[in-house]
Amino acid sequence: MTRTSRPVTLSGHPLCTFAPGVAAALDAGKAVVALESTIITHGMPYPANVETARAVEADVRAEGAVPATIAVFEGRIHVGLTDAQMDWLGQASGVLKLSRADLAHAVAAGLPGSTTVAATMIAAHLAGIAVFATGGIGGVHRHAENTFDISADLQELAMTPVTVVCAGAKAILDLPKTFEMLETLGVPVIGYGCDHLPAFWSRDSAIASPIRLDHPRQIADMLRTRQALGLKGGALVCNPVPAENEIAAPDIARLVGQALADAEAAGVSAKAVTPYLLGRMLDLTEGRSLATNIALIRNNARLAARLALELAQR
Ligand code: PSU
Ligand code: MN
Repeated sequence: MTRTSRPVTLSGHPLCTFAPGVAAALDAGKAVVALESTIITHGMPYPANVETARAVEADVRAEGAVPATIAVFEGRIHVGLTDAQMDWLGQASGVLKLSRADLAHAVAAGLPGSTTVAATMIAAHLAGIAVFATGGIGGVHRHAENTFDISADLQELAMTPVTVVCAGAKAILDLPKTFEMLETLGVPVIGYGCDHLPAFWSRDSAIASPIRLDHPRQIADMLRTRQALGLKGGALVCNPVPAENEIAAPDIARLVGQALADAEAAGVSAKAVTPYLLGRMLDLTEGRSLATNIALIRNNARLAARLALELAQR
């Protein structure tokens, strides 16, 4: 049933280039997990970014699924990257951070770009990939009532039928407003094995999980039922970071306050806000936030692979 969202041309969208292993897996109806590339270009420093991107792909493979990291090069959306492309992305400067608004521009102009959650969902759907693992989604920024800064990731979840596995929304955001907005947009938000939604670096946001499910099979059943009901759009699975890797919520709250004050003092706005805040958190935690970020995305990749396998079974 998940295959109905696939384009008729098997792994053959005219603007997509598929890595050979990804094309073969899609044509055979095997489990594939999409992965984003903004985390490589704007989310982590080199060389941890490239090492993590490779580790995440290996985690997906170890579970028995095929990873497909997505980015834009030379006028095409690449679904599955070569080693050379991954290395280049990890060190290049000036790579565009692409969302729904600018994906087509980068492709048309032949500019290199990394894909955010929103753009990766669009590309995954074009490619016929139903499951996507990331670290944390974008959301409603604090003081959005003044700045109107709300990530396009939320709108994309409402529109595009891809299930995103994350560790919650980043704690630099206004989490209650972010989850209110997802509810308004009709996006199912699943706490995986947790009564409270996770908050990226920490396991507990104190916000109740709208839906709690404890096994990938239950998530797959819910997704199939949703499709049978004709409900459009994506879903969000929130998977808490492993306990041994979490940074306690009070520590995070203090440091986020500092990072936000620094962003305001530096006059950072628009697309630069999320990368700036993540960079400040890295400094303020003296690298601990990076270790946590790596642990949580690998944890999400494993769960996404298990979900993709469940979905591929029928
Ligand atoms: N999570 C991370 N690092 C990141 C991001 C998320 O740990 O770099 C990226 C994702 O690509 C997400 C984007 O889609 O930040 C959100 O940016 P914005 O708030 O500008 O929409
Ligand atoms: Mn924004």
